[in-house]
Amino acid sequence: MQEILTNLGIKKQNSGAFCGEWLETKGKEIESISPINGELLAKVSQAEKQDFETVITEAEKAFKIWRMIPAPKRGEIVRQIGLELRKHKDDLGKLVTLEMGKILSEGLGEVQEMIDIADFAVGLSRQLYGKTMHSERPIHRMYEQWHPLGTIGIISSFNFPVAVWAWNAFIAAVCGDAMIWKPSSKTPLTGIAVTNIVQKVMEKNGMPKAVFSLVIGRGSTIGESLINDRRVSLVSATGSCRMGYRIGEVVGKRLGSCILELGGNNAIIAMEDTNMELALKAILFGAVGTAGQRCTSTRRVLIHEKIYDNLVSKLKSAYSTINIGNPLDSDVLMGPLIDKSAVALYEDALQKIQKQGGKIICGSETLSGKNYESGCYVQPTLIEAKAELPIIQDETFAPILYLIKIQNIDEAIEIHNDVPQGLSSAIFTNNLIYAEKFLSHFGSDCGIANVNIGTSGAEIGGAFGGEKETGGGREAGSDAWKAYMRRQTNTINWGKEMPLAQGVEFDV
Ligand code: UN1
Repeated sequence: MQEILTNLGIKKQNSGAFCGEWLETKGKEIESISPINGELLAKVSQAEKQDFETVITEAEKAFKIWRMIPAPKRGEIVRQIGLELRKHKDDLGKLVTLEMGKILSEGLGEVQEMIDIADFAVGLSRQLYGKTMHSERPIHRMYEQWHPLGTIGIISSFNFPVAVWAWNAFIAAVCGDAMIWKPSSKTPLTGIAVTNIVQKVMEKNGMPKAVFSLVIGRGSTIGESLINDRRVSLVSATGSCRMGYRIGEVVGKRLGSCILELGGNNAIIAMEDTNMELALKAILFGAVGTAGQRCTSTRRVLIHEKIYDNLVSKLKSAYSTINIGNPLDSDVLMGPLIDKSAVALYEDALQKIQKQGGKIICGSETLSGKNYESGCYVQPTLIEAKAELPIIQDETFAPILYLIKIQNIDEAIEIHNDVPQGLSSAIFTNNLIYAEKFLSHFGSDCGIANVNIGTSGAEIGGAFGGEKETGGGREAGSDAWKAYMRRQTNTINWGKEMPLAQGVEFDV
């Protein structure tokens, strides 16, 4: 463990703010404790309000330089960052696992997601296209161009401590923005490690290092400073709906922009012709992967009555074989939850479920004893549920899966959409009509809708995000970059007359 920390530049005691150099932060210390075994990884002194002021001032200065570097040159820097990430993939993936508790294959996958978005951003740096239009006025030209936006804030969550930052950061970087990253206080060390990797590249290239700034601190001080500050043009935040409502209100009030990627309540519809083998794999990865702590985790399976008993019994036997334990062991499929408060939420949800009439099919225990001393390990749980149970409306960030019987596609779609969130969704069927219906405007109301693959594990190439209480933001691929730039429409008169649009006459 110590070797990994040393390789990534993590000390016993770390600063909680970077803006070209590490500041001497003096805020209350936080301890990064591994949920695997309760071991202290390292400490961080949190940033305070005055540190935030220093960071934003430096980020603003960096932006003024960075925006003048041609976009393909900015892409070249991101290319080098991608190469560094490849070199550090093993250590960083392990640190993600140590600090967050996801299994190593997923920890490494998260770093791969960073590398993928770096590659995407490099190409994008030569493709920040605007349109040209034909002017209605003679001898005039019209076009639009995209300019860097400014300094942006990135608030990330513990469950994807590095990948989601990269989706935002690498796109924002080629777009010419400077950024201030506020990682979750539950996973500060991965933030520090990534900042160390990126800074080396910036320094080697003589680039302003505060382009990639970092603040680690409390939501009530640093988070509030970040969202309230008019110098922060865009706040891109991943986290709970509660947090999103606060950010939306504050940033909206000052007419800033937001990209919100909040809760999900993702469902898989399994129709009567479901390929059981595929569905089983997708449901297991979606519901048990990352211990149910992805915003894309599968929370509900809506199963056609004709295959209900068969699929439930297959799921039950698959659940009984899941190896829960140290996520660094290659035969383990499910590690711990992030901390004991997450376990308390899991336990609380299970109590509510039973009170409301849901039936536990398997799981539901918090594990204790040898190998589970940290108190963060729980069993993945299957619940037989009716669509009406109030708890089904909530996202419980834990491996609890509701199984609901449906009779036909229309009923399935209705139940599917009858939740406040709208992130990811999937249908299993080989029936063209079912699939098309699900993907149509009659169908899934989510930002992501899949056929014969699960709800989680999206690739970076598409725009990622969702509707309704999920917040409406889009990050990563496709044209999500546009949110990180400002659009300017330009009209140029290259003639000797001054005609007005819409045929208006205004001659003196
Ligand atoms: C998240 O949980 O916030 O689609 C992001 C997925 C991952 C990203 C999840 N690529 O599951």
